[in-house]
Amino acid sequence: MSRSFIAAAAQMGPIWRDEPRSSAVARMMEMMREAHARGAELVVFPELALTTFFPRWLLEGDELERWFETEMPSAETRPLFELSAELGIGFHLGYAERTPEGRHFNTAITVDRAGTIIGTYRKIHLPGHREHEDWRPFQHLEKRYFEKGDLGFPVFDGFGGKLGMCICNDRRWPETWRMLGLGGAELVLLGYNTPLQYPPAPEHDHLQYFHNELSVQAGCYQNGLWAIAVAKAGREEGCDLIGGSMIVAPTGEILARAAGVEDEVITARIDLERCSEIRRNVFNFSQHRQPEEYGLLVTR
Ligand code: ING
Repeated sequence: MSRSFIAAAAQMGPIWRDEPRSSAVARMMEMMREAHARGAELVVFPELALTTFFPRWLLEGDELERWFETEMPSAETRPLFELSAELGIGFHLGYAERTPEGRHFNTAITVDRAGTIIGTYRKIHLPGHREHEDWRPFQHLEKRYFEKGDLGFPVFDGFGGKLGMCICNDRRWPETWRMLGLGGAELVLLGYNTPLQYPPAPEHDHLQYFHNELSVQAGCYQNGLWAIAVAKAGREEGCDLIGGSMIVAPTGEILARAAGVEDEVITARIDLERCSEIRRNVFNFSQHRQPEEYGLLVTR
């Protein structure tokens, strides 16, 4: 039996510092319509998709709080939820969350084809630094602005299978993918904002696209699952962000890849049954995995 459907990645170009959320939402709605026109039942948007990547600046007070959503859906995002239900296409959205208790997370949700939130994830691997560092051409203050996610790596039902999520830097850590694989995920949805320049190691700048693909392809193959990885791309407020959005099969094959660094929809047919080609064989966890040998993996 095939559990197959068409899925889309909706890569976004830059979002300007003074670009209202309604503008980003309008761009996402246009891409949601395009994805639907191509037969997609799910469309994935990037990390922090409603605003510019504000952790590149040292901000305080209202200048910082203005970037966070205090409700979801909010007035600005409700049109996206309504279009989702109208067209019968689910979506994944990354945004900055401020909880009623005043806690701050880098968050992502998955919404089903009826426009209902079926999964929430809060970013666990927060890259960058806490204090302003003068030597950097731009800051990366996620450790200052966000708490570590407190929801673990949830796996939830959706689109005929088991879904999981991660966010940006999470994709570089094999533990992320193994936790989702052990949780039974068959499809992982993720967004990213990845600068072309990595100031601590400029000699790696030319490898950013390679490391993006390496991380996601390895995660898929080594856990026998699909992934849809979606960039916020282009020169955003003077900072070059990579594109390279892609849809990757459990074999590690890239079935679709974005070509540019602007708003761009790519699609591929996802067959969740194909996970078993890997999960029943080379990465059959119950037959081959040796957890009693891996104690170091969960120590400091
Ligand atoms: N961005 C980057 C990412 O992990 C980074 C930060 C870039 C870390 C390059 C290491 C190397 O893709 C976010 N938002 O995590």
